[in-house]
Amino acid sequence: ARRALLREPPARLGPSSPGLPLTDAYGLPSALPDAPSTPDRRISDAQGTERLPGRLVRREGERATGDEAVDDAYDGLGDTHRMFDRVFGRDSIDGLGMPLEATVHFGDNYDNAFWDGERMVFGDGDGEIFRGFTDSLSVIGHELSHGITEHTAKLRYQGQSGALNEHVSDAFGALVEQYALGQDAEAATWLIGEGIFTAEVQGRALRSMLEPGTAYDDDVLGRDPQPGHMRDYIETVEDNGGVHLNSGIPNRAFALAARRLGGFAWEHVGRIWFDTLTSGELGEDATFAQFADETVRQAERRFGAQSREAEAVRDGWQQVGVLA
Ligand code: ASN
Ligand code: ZN
Repeated sequence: ARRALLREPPARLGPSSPGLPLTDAYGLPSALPDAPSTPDRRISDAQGTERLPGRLVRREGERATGDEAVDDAYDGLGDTHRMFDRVFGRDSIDGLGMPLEATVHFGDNYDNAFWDGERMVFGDGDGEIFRGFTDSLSVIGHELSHGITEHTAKLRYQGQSGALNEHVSDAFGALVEQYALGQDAEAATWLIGEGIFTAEVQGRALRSMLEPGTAYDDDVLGRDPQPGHMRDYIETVEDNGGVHLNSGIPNRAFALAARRLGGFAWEHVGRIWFDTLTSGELGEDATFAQFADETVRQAERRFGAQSREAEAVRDGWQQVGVLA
C-alpha cells in the first residue's frame, strides 16, 4: 500500500491517443483503472430451504464464520472479482461495483448451483455423488460469469447461443481458478468442478474443457455426454437444447487455442473472449460460427491480423469443426 502511495500517477491516455477506444460498447472503461477495486460481498444462508435470499450471514469485511460453505463462497467470490477486475478492468458483474450476492445451503441435498438473475445459489450436494458446490472455485467463477454475460452479450439461454452462454461461464470459471493458482495453460487441468464429486464417484470433475466427454464414467452417473466436435453436436429439446452438452465444442476450441499459445490463458484467449463478450457486435442469438468469427476479429484487432494469437484462435475453431 505504501508503494502505491509513493508511485507517480501513471500518464492517462488522452482522448486523442491512438490505439484502443477508452470505453467499450457498454460505455465501460476498456483500459485498466489505476487502482484495483474491492468487492462488496454478501453471503446468505438458506438453511436447507429453497427460500431466497435466506438469512444474511457474512458481509464484506466481516470475519470468517466457521461455516465452510459461507466462507468458501466469500473467498471464491473474492477470487472471481479479483480476476475480472485486475485482468480485464471490470469491477463486478455490472462493471460498476455491483454487490456480489450469494446464497449457500440452498435446498435439501440439492445437487446443483445456479445464477438466478440476481444472485449465485449453491446447494450442499447429496453427500453421495456431490459434495458442496462451493468446494470448486471454477464452479463459483462459472456462476458469477453468468451474471457478467447477462449484463453484456446477453446470450439467449437456448440452443447454440445457450451453449455459448454456458461455454463463456466455463471459460472464465477456469480462468478464475488458473489466475488464483498462478497456473499457465500447460499446467492447468481445464476441468470444471474438480473436487465436487465424492470419493465414491468414478470421475475427475463435472466437465473437461480440453477433453469433453472424459470427465467421468460412473455406474450411477453414467458417462460424461459432452461432444468436442461439430460432427457430434447433440440435437435435443432437453436442457434448453443441450446447453450443458454442446458447450463442450467451444470449450475445446478455447482450451486448444490457449494450450497452443502457452503462458497465462487470461492474457491472450481470456482477453480475446472478454473483448468478444463486451464488443456489442455479438447478437443475443449468436451461433457458434458467428461467435467464432467475432473472436477471430477481436484477436486480430487486439494482437494483429498476422499474430500468433489470431492464428491460434482460428486453429482452435477449425479443430472442433466450427470454422472451415
Ligand atoms: N449449474 C447449472 C449452470 O450454472 C445450473 C443450471 O443449469 N440450472 O449452468
Ligand atoms: Zn451455467
